[in-house]
Amino acid sequence: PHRPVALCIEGMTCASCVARVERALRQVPGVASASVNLATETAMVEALPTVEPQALREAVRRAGYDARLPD
Ligand code: 9UX
Repeated sequence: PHRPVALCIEGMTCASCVARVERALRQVPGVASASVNLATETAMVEALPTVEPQALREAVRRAGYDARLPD
């Protein structure tokens, strides 16, 4: 089953940023869904256990933003 992965996203300032980050996350193989909240600068991803959080971070970075695992 998919399991939730939370990420902190840095560098977003508008709704188009949100759409870019969501698209980047959804294109990672094994990701079922991704929802980004601009106000809280967080992403909630549902992904197969084979998806490494690092792969999600790198997808966000390629899209032009920074992502970290929550503290
Ligand atoms: Mo909005 Mo985000 O005009 O990089 S797309 S600021």
